[in-house]
Order: sequence, then C-alpha cells, then structure tokens
Amino acid sequence: MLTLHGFPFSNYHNIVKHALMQKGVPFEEHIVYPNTPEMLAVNPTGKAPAMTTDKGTKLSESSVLVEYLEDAYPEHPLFPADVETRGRVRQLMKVSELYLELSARRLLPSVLGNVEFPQATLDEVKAVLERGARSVTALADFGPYLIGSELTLADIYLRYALSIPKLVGPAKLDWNVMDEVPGLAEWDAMMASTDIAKKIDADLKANTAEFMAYISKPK
Ligand SMILES: N[C@@H](CCC(=O)N[C@@H](CS)C(=O)NCC(=O)O)C(=O)O
Repeated sequence: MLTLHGFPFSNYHNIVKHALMQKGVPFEEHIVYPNTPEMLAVNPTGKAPAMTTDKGTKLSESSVLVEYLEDAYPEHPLFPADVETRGRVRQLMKVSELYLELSARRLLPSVLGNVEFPQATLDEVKAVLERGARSVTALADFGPYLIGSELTLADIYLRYALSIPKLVGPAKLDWNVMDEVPGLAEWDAMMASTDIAKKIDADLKANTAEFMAYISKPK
C-alpha cells in the first residue's frame, strides 16, 4: 500500500495527507521525523513528507507528491479539467509556497525556540509576505473556493501553507495575513469545517507533544 512518511505536525505532510484523503486513496501513515536515518532512507533531503508508492518508488517534495497522486489516481481530480484554469491553480500553489510559507518559515526558530532575528530580516520577510498576500488577493476569486466552485489543490496547498504566516505574522511582525486578504478568513473557516480538515487538525494536536520533544532533543 502507498505509504506517506512524515509527521502530523508538519504542514507539508498535511498537504499530501489531505489530498490523499480527499481523493479516497488508501494509504498508510508512517510517522517519522526529519533527518532521522528512517527518513533519510526514503528521502535524501531528510525532509518530511516523503512517499513510497504502491510500486515501491520513493518520492519527495509535497508538490511532486500531489502531482503524482493526480497522475496515478485520476478519479476524484483535484486539478480542474480546463488547462487555463489548471494553470491558475498551479500559480496559486506556487505563490502560497514561495511567498507565504517559505518566507514565514525563516522566522519559525524565533517562535519555536529562542532565536532573535535582526530587524532587517524581519523587514525582508514581511515584504515577501506582503507580496504573497497581494498575489492571493489578485488571483483568488473565492467562489467559494480559491478558484471557482470546486475544491482544488490550490485550496489544500494554501490551507496548510498559511499555518506558518498565521503563527509568525502576529507574533513577530505585527502583521496578520488573515486581515490582509479580503475573504480569506471566511474561506479558511469553510476549509476548517470539513471532516478531513478536522481529522488532520486533531492528528496535528495529538502529535504536538511528541514533535516538540523531537525538536528539543540535541541532534
Ligand atoms: N519543499 C519541501 C519542504 C518540506 C519541509 O520543509 N518539511 C519540514 C517539515 S514541515 C522539514 O522536514 N524540515 C526539516 C528540515 O528542514 O531539515 C516540500 O514541499 O515537501
């Protein structure tokens, strides 16, 4: 059976887990933390998530994993059939990752640990986040999903990408992405209300203590 390697506190892991659940693809969740021998055995970068497919292929990078799922399990598609709309979905996925998730992630050590960043770094991160928020405002139509009336991978990607700016924005930048994009708070509440999101959020909560113990262990 297809195996998803990673841990439920991880937002990238949850992107892939949500896509698997949404598509109804059977999978095993193998709880494994980054940079451990177990993770390195399935993913040379050591990052979560990784996947072992039904055929035994080891894959990594969340965007690659969700694209693989679309190719391998075309039933219950999460990309729109229309090529132009599919391009817009991919654009929002990329914007979510590059300008919202990755920029905010730079400040995670200051929220999860005792690291203080210079003001110049905070300003740099905030400028990238503002670019991301401006782009989501321009690209999403909230009809009621980000692109139109059907859930797509853009919705799944942004839901979990947002978890980091939601955390570091108010704590470190006096800035909240949820106030910056009109319609985002309502969309976020809608996304959180589904059984799949509730299960993923409950698993994340249940994994929190174990994950905190993992990051506080000397490496
Ligand atoms: N580009 C990767 C990012 C994955 C990632 O950063 N995962 C985090 C957990 S949420 C991780 O494993 N961090 C450990 C590290 O960076 O060494 C993806 O899309 O899968």
